[in-house]
Amino acid sequence: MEDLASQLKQVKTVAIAGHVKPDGDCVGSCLATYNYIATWFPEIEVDLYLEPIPNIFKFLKNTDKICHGCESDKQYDLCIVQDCGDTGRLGKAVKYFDTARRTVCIDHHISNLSFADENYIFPEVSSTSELVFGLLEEEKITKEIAECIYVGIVHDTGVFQYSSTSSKTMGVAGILMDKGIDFSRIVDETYFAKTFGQNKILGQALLNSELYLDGQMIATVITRAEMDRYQVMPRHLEGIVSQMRNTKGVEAAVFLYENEEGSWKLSLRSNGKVNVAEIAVRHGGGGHVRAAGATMEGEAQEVIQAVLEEIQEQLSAWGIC
Ligand SMILES: [Mn+2]
Repeated sequence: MEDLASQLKQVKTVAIAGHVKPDGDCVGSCLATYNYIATWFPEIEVDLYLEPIPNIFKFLKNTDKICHGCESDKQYDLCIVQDCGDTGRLGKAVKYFDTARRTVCIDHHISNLSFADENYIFPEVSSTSELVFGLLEEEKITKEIAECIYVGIVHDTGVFQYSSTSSKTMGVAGILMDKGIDFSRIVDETYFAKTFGQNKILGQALLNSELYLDGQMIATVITRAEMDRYQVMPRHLEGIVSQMRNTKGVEAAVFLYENEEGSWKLSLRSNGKVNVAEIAVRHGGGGHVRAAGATMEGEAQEVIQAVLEEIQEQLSAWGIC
């Protein structure tokens, strides 16, 4: 696939869909494609299907046009799925993929098995948004389209920090800046901004934290009562475990918070030596080598002790514990 325009020839109707619980890259990349088609191919009927999106992304153009329900049984000439590693993650929008005359997938998940008719999959690339950039003619990237792509890249690279960030990524970001986007505001308001309650609970989590294994493991617990006190929901606890992982000398960070049912949601981060995916999988969860999670039952201290033993076992293989 050389560009998106070549995929749109003789096409009258297009459906775009991304993964469930859409994040910055999913929202940004899907809206970039939507706005590109809506702006430059007005004769094409285009619909974007996504679950409700976080409020921070609502400044992007045409977020009010996103279809959250999938009531119609419309059959599309083309269905483009983005930032989605398998059809199971499309949620209700999967029916548009299943019934479309032709399908295209644009993605960077390593687990993607090329399930569409046409696949544009590059696992080493920072984000689906960076891939979408490569499929559009540069002169047709308006300021509004540039904002969408920039949001996606910023969120999937942790603001150009993760190892998936390449010199190419930075080059793309530079071109987007030249389109006149307010790049510092986008980063501040969609990535770093936290509510007062979110900052308070981050502070509480850090105050509650303890070091174990000669300072190589850090762990903390947030109870339901604490979440109620600061009026935060589980989704507001994002970022706490990464902050813990930044502690000097720490190899692994363990964050527990209480679910409604009284069980514990376990969040794990590693600085490289510990494979936290292995630990999470053993407890019925999953994730990546450096970032993983699971749900566990029992007393908080029992959960921490169980995880501690597994981290210790891995560190001893390195001869440092
Ligand atoms: Mn992504």
